[in-house]
Amino acid sequence: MFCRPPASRLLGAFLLAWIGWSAAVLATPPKLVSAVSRMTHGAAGAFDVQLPLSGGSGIECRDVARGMTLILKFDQPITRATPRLTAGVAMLGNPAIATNSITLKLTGLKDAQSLVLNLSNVRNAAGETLASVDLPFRVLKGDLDATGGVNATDVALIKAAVLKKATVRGDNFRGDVNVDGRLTIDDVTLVQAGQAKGGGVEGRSTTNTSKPKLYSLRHKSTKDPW
Ligand SMILES: [Ca+2]
Ligand SMILES: [Ca+2]
Repeated sequence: MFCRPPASRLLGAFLLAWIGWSAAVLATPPKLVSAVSRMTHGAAGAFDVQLPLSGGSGIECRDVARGMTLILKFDQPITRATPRLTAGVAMLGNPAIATNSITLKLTGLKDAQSLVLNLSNVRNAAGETLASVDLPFRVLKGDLDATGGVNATDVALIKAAVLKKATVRGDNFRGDVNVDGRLTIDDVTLVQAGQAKGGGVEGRSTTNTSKPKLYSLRHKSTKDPW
């Protein structure tokens, strides 16, 4: 004859299963899920350049003379991590950890270079550790369309935005190269300087670095005011 188990036994079995499931979840080492370079554009606010984790490295095209701030997000809260540069020239500040993210300030960056930030010993509260992960990225002042070079296309993009008296927004902030919260002739001058310098940074182009839409070139004036 079938006997139904008492409710207390069912509850106990459920709790054991839940504890086992929770332990399995907590036992998963942290995983890096996203990275950005964040700058504050004066009164226009803060805007992020996405730094893809694979498929080509992102390009920070704004002026890094005052440094840059990386924000790396993980899939769960972390308690510690050890950052270091394995390629490129910059000085790293101390990592600031807040729940799922690490904020890291870089200073002393030279323009037009490829860098690799390595994070090791990334731990969660349970002591599970991500041994190592690399974040490759590049800096190239004036490379608005993230091609790895500064050329006439970048100049045309910022000129078009300035002619339209555009305000700094999510789809054009890369043009605010001097990060003052405005799109002006000063930004045009910086992009033109990059074009004159030539060269670029090697690396595969990426399709998911916040490419600027700025304004379509068909809006570009036929009269060049510069
Ligand atoms: Ca470009
Ligand atoms: Ca500007």
